[in-house]
Formats: sequence, C-alpha cells, structure tokens
Amino acid sequence: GHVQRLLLTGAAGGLGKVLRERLKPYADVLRLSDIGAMQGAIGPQEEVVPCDLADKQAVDALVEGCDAIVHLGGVSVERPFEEILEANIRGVFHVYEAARRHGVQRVVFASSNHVIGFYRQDERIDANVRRRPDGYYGLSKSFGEDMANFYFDRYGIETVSIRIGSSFPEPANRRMMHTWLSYRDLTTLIEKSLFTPHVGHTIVYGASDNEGLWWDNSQAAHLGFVPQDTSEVFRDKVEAQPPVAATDPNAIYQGGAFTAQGPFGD
Ligand code: NAI
Ligand code: 15L
Repeated sequence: GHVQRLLLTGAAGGLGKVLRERLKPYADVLRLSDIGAMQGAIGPQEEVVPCDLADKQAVDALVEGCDAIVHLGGVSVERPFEEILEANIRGVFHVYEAARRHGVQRVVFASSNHVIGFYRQDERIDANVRRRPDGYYGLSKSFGEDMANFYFDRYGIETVSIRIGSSFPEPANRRMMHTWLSYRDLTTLIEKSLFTPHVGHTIVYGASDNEGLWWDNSQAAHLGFVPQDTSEVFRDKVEAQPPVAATDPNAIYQGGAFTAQGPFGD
C-alpha cells in the first residue's frame, strides 16, 4: 500500500522519531507534526507542521491535504485530568472532526494497554472485553476508541486502534516481557492498519510474539498481523533484575504501575 500524504502526529516523540524513518516507504510525503521541536534535518520527503492538538482550527489546517493519519500525539503517561483533557480528549476529537471535514478515510490511533490496565496478569483477554482503564490516560484512550467507533458508524471513517503494549528498544522489566512490541512489529502493524481494506473500527493489541501473552488478537485476524520478534531474547537480561514483590502492581495488573498513580493534588 501507498498514500500520497500521510500525517504523523506526535512525530517528535519516542515512537514518532522511529516511525518517521520507517513509514517513508508508504507515502510520497510525510507531514510531521508535534507541539515540541522536531529533531534533525528535514528530509526531501518530509514537511513539518507544528500544532497543538488542543487547538481545533490548527488541527483542521494540519489535516487538510492528507490522505491518512497516524495519530500518536498527546500525553503518553498518567497525568492530571486537565492535561489529558486538552491533548488527548479534545485532541482526538479535533483529529476526527478534521478528518471528516477533509475527507480522510483512514486513521490509525495509538491506543494503549492502559485501556484494559486493571485486568490481572493471570487473565487472558481479547478485544471484546469490557474496558478497565487504569487512570485518566487510559480513560482518554478509551474515549479515543469510542470516538473512532462513532466516526465509523456515523461517517464511515475507518480506524484501527492499536492497544500498544510497551514499544521500546528492549523490554525494561518483567512486566514488559509480556507487553513488549518491537519497532519492527509496530511498523508492520501500522502498515497493515493503514492498508487492509474494510477494517471498520478494528481494535488490535500491539505486542510481539512474546511468551505467555495476555492478549488474544483473534478479533483482528483480518489485519493479517504476524509479529516477527519476541521478548524472549531479552529474558536473561531482564531476569537478572531484582525480583518484584508479589504485592507490587507491576506483578499484579496488566497496566502495572499506572494502576497506582494519583490522586493528583489534594
Ligand atoms: P511520547 O510522549 O514520546 O510522544 C508523544 C508526542 O506527543 C510528544 O512528542 C509530545 O510533544 C506530543 N504532544 C503532547 N501533547 C501534545 C499536544 N497538545 N499537541 C501536539 N502534540 C503533543 O510518546 P510515545 O512513546 O512516542 O507514544 C506515542 C503514542 O503511542 C502516544 O499516543 C502514546 O500514548 C501511545 N502509546 C505508546 C506506548 C509505548 O510503549 N511507547 C504504549 C502505548 C501507547
Ligand atoms: C503506555 O501507554 C505509555 O505511553 C508508555 O510510555 C509505556 O508506559 C507503556 O504504556 C507501558 O505500559 O509499558
């Protein structure tokens, strides 16, 4: 698959930096956007449009002329509600409204495992389970998935919501042995999410081929996503770390420490 102009929000972030390189083969032009500064030289295939996702007019202008959107922008950790509200909740609304106004037919939404973070690590779940967000951040991603659902039912805009586990160069701890998603597998999953026909609103878990996976992707089989990497190659390194207490949320819940953050303020 291939599109003319692909919008990447959150392009200056951890995953944005990686995908900015890896998504090049799939578009003539990558429109890179972030509220923060973009690193490095701007390539011939790239255009940079700084934007605050909380600014509706700015997002409308950002989306104009794009053929598909990979929406990574926003607050990516647990924070007070008011911050999440602006960047993630208003932000995702602005992205879909702009997509509707400018005829964009496909969105890939960076959802998160924190939408289901309060499931326990001994439970195996699929995309149809009741959501159990583990904080305001997880709630905002849950709202984003509902937004995707609504814009498909009402306007036919198709979305793949990827409930990303932990996408980093390596799994950093024991929990991430289950949740790790390699950059290679992330890229493949985004490619499938952009170009598989008739996805409606599909929810898929973003994890590599790890041992003892908590997540069952059978509802997303039409994407044909087959992860190539596994956290297993890092097991010795990760298990050299001191053990985690049985009472630590990192050992109990799929969302790990996010389940125990807050309250904020008084
Ligand atoms: P990140 O925090 O490094 O990148 C997010 C980017 O969004 C940042 O560059 C930030 O400047 C930008 N941003 C924040 N508020 C903004 C606003 N109001 N307007 C415009 N841009 C704004 O996060 P990362 O790790 O790159 O994640 C990318 C996406 O994937 C996020 O939506 C995150 O929630 C999601 N995700 C990532 C996971 C991971 O393991 N890396 C796991 C699950 C979800
Ligand atoms: C996320 O949603 C975060 O964006 C990322 O920074 C990690 O904390 C990841 O989840 C995780 O659960 O490991």
